[in-house]
Amino acid sequence: MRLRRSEACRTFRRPTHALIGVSLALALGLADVIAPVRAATSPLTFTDVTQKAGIAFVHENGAEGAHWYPELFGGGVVVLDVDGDHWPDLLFVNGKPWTPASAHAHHALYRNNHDGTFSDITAGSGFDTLAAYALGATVGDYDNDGRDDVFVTTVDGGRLLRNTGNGRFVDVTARAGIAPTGFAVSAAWLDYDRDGLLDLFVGNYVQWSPAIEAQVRCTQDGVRGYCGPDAYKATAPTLYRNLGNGTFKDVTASAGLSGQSDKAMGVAVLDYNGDGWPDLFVGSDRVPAKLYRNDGHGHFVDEAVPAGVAVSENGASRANMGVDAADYDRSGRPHIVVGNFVNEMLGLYHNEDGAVFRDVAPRSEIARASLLSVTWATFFLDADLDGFLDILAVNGGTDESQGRDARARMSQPPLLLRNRGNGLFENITSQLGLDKKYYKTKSIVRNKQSDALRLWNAAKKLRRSAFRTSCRRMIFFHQKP
Ligand SMILES: [Ca+2]
Ligand SMILES: [Ca+2]
Ligand SMILES: [Ca+2]
Ligand SMILES: [Ca+2]
Repeated sequence: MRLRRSEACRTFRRPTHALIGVSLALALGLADVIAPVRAATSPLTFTDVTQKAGIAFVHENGAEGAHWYPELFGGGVVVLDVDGDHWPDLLFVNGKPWTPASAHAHHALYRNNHDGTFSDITAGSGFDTLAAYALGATVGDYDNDGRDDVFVTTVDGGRLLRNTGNGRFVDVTARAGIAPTGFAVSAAWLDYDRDGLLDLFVGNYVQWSPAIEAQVRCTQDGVRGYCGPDAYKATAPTLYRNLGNGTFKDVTASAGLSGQSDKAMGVAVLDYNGDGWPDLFVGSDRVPAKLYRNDGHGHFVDEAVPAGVAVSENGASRANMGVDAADYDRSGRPHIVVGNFVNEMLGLYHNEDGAVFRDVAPRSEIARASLLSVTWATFFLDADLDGFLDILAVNGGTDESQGRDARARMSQPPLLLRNRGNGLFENITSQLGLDKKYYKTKSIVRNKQSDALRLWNAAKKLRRSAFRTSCRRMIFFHQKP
């Protein structure tokens, strides 16, 4: 029996809310855009401010005992500016009961009150009537009207919601020509053809449907459980070109992507070869990862094998569950961090020369720190504001990880790895001061536990802050100034 969860779908637009107050920026993890104000050696402490902030989101996975695979994949959270006031707001997307098909999904949209608290503005926003079983979301202003729009990944492909102002969103999926049908976990907006219009890449996960689910059955010691990725077939991503008139064209085939075989858990946009054309790294679950080089002529070519990012240094296809890309060493080149399964370690692919990467994790503190971790989300952030990007990895075990290694734990703390500025990282997790009670899950029933652990992964976009759930309660950590 194998329990799996996914990193929540991510937003790839970097925060640009320049007018945000410093205290709130700290709370919402927008440290990337703020000048260093803290000595590198200052201790870091996070405090649970969930209730104080007014966040009461509860995730539902719809589990009814049949062990449908998507039940193991969490909802996502994205930061967006709903109302154009330059203060970051929050959108949580949710699962829902499988039956009836029309069952309501309790997504949640929170408006920033400018005082450290949020108000639930879901009612009437358009997300209150979005019935889709969602897994994540990505934010982009696809129509260049200055308002953040949202693509939500769902078990049946996804939905495009256009921001019409005043906190309202309209489902324009069909009208826009978006017709995805796959089990989508991660997606990204990027302007791959550099025409000034955001295009949409949907990294589909596996071939899944209720009918397919009925054909697989996974057990361990005779006990029915969830299947893992190996039980389902890989699939190709979908690329939509923005035509500029509110509609999109499916260009997957012409871009050379239709024949690809991915199990996309995470997607990162980066220009790894510095030619000005945005490329894509797609973390795939137990199939080789892909590095899609944008040739500047509308095609993507997988360079993952020659670039050294397809598999681990010993040739294994790792879990690749969470991915991010950033220039952590000020070399001018983006590097890639990848979250993996127990005994697989984090991958930190250092971009050597714009063509070849070298995984520098195995011979570093990163390897020792992450060896027993099952990492669902990982990303770069400057936690200590010293100007060098650090790494946060969000972890949680599974039945399989416990079975693989007796030292592994079901409940795992996150890892915070501080960039020492010389290319090396140190594990400073113990300095976080996070209450250990959040890692105890013995009293949580299995399905609920799955929910709780995966929601922790949803913290991806809230740089420098973190979420975790306990019995499905969302916990919002705020770093003490
Ligand atoms: Ca817009
Ligand atoms: Ca474009
Ligand atoms: Ca490029
Ligand atoms: Ca730092």
